[in-house]
Amino acid sequence: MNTTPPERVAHTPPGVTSPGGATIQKSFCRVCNNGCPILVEIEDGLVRKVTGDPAGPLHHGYSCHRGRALPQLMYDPARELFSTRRMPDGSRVRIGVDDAIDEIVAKLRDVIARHGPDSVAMYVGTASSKSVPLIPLSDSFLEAIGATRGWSANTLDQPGKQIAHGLHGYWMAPSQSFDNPEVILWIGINPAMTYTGLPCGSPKVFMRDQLRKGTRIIMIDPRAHDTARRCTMHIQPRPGHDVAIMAGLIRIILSEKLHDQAFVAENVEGLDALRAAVEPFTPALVAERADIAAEDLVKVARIFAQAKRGYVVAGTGPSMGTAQGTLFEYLVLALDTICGHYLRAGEEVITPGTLEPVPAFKAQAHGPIQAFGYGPRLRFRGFTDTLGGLPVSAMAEEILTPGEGQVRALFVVGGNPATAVTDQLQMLEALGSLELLVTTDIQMSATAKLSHYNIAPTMHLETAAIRGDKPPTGYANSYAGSLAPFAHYTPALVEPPPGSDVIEEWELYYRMAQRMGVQLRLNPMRYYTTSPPPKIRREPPAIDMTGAPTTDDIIALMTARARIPLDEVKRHPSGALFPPDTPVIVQPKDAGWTEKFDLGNPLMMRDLAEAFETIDVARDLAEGHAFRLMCRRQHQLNSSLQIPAVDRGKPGNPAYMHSTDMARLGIADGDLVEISSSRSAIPAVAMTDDELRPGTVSMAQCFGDTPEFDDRVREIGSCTNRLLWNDRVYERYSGQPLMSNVPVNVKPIIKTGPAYAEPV
Ligand SMILES: Nc1nc2c(c(=O)[nH]1)N[C@H]1C(S)=C(S)[C@@H](COP(=O)(O)OP(=O)(O)OC[C@H]3O[C@@H](n4cnc5c(=O)[nH]c(N)nc54)[C@H](O)[C@@H]3O)O[C@H]1N2
Ligand SMILES: Nc1nc2c(c(=O)[nH]1)N[C@H]1C(S)=C(S)[C@@H](COP(=O)(O)OP(=O)(O)OC[C@H]3O[C@@H](n4cnc5c(=O)[nH]c(N)nc54)[C@H](O)[C@@H]3O)O[C@H]1N2
Ligand code: SF4
Ligand SMILES: [Mo]
Repeated sequence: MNTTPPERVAHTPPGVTSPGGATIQKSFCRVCNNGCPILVEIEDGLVRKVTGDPAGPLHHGYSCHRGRALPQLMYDPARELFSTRRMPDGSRVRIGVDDAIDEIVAKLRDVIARHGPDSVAMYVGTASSKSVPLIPLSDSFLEAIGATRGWSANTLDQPGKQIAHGLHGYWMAPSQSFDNPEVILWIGINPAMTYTGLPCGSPKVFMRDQLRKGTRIIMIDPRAHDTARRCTMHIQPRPGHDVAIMAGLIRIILSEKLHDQAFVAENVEGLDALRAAVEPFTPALVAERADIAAEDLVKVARIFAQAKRGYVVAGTGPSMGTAQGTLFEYLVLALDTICGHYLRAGEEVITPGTLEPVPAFKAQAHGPIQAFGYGPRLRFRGFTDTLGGLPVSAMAEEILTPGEGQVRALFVVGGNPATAVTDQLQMLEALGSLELLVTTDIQMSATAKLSHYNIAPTMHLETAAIRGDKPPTGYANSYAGSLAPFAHYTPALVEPPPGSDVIEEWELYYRMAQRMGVQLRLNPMRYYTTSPPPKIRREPPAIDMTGAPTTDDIIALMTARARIPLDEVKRHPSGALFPPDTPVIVQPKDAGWTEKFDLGNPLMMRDLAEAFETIDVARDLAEGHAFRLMCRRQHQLNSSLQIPAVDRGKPGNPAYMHSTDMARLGIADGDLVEISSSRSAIPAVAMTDDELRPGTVSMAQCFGDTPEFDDRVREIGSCTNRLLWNDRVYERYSGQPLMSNVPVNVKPIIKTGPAYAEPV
């Protein structure tokens, strides 16, 4: 085995004057989905400084401190610059990337020979979005070798959005969404922190402009966070009662006949069933359960339904806090639908898409499609594939449980299941038991440390990328998008650090496929279904397996049918708007078209009746637990960006609590506490947050590491997934476990040891 990495030939990328003189080049930030255009100062082939690009057509120079921390992120001392292999004693040695791939392929062949191709599986996480060709090619690799289980983090996020959309049906033109709303209803979401629920650009500017023109912005969130405080109205319910809140809003609107009756009559089926199912959710009942004022609920319903245009969108809070994400999101869609929040015939589509051909937008409903119950059948809890993906909460059991279907080899694509997936202890046992675990991580994450091979990848400005607007018809009505048709391409601006041995992540799958003699194609993104799916699925284009395609070659293939040709996009280094020559107008309904939205899906009506009976979804885990642990997000992005330039002197994920609870427990800011659930316990650093309701603890996810690092809690935080069960309270379609609103106890801990010693 040759463990010496091959030498890299350094060359100066085009346009960079080197050495000595710094140049400024343009790109866009890929840290989060906001995609801010940036100016990148490059000196000696290294990124020195990043700032917002004032010429960015939608962001107008906006950037956040995370994007501006790209130099620190790319050249972090902890960045992996070489692939490594785990030795039997747990230590790691460097290995040249080609040798690593040879060894991985040999082991993969052996696993397949002994256990069949379906003993190989994949897990895709959030960092997969940093490389444009990655998901299409890794997914194609999995399919090409005959494996069926491609998991992603999506079933721990808001999988109910896609599943509910399938049950509800799709408008064949965009929803009104961000195009001139008069009302916005946000539920369990923090747009100014997470850049979701509003169009890309500056969240503050969007909110300011909306408020100036009179848009009512309503927030329903148990926490009075920054975004909530800037809204026209904020309702602060107990966590976990979002199904009742949505049902209550729909009931008020229907009973007061505030809905768009003409639209509903023409496009909706099942309204009577829905009306009957929401009937028990009176304002008084909802108010009591969610601990809000009944008048406020009525007020929200009236404001929402009386506006002519608008949107409702939820974040992760309700899906995680109810473990009824599909039902909840079905009611979210129903609310938009009864209010007729869709573009009609004759209206202009302001974002018809730039990187795909423009579909024929029609003012008609595409009826429901199969939303689950197909594809591979998991061995646990009756799970199948769904429009939101394969339930990842059963991944550990599929690895651990012997018998046909046992997973023996796992590829992790831009994710960190060891801290991100629910029930950490079970996941650690599973990952540790694999015959082959391959990661491609920029750092030794909790998962990468367990891997047999970690392939060091290129990062951010070292790779070419493209982004553009899509018509808002997919995932949810109004989760992400833009206010104008834009596209932005960036070449790779710098080479990886001198002396490093890294590859683009997709190359791992390409090179494995070459060695195994299988053909790759540009698979569509099955994890993030946009819909309705085309009636005829075109065979995805084949990748040239003989040469060595570049990222640019694959981007060219991916954009071959784009409305705006790639060469044209490339001519605008700050990105640009590409309005169509003639406005794209929604066409009238096809003659004889009979499909309708379904608001009375029998399973959803049954689930709603169950939700009425249940009262508190977390009750089975609640006995003896006085608090509810809620999800929240910080500036770090899940387990990424946990670096000083981003945390600015406040590392980790404090356990935020209301001051009355802190006082009652005799805890001060910076004290160590133990958070315990019926599953397990973690240490945490307590911090006051009077934005919260008393009785709740609010903590961010994907911090910390495996239990043996708990004494470093002040530096690295702790992993809330250790407190969660996979198989106690969970969503029946996606398997999403209860991840917020989780019953826990809090008690002060007095421990010795260096990291436990002093408050921060
Ligand atoms: N308890 C609890 N659990 C949760 C959540 C919660 O709120 N509460 N949230 C859920 C949600 S919404 C999600 S999306 C998932 C996230 O689940 P994952 O996607 O599995 O977790 P991340 O922490 O985002 O993992 C990203 C990994 O990619 C690495 N990385 C960062 N940048 C790059 C890069 O440029 N290239 C490569 N190759 N790797 C990179 C990081 O080091 C990290 O190890 O977690 C879910 N889990
Ligand atoms: N800065 C930053 N941005 C990110 C990320 C990040 O880690 N950091 N992660 C990215 C990812 S992967 C995702 S999925 C998105 C998520 O984006 P968001 O969904 O906006 O994420 P959060 O900020 O956690 O917001 C969830 C909100 O739900 C509330 N909540 C908790 N439980 C309940 C409940 O039971 N009911 C209701 N109604 N509300 C509840 C919480 O108080 C919180 O304000 O953000 C993305 N953007
Ligand atoms: S908001 Fe911040 S992290 Fe997200 S793309 Fe813009 S600069 Fe990057
Ligand atoms: Mo997410």
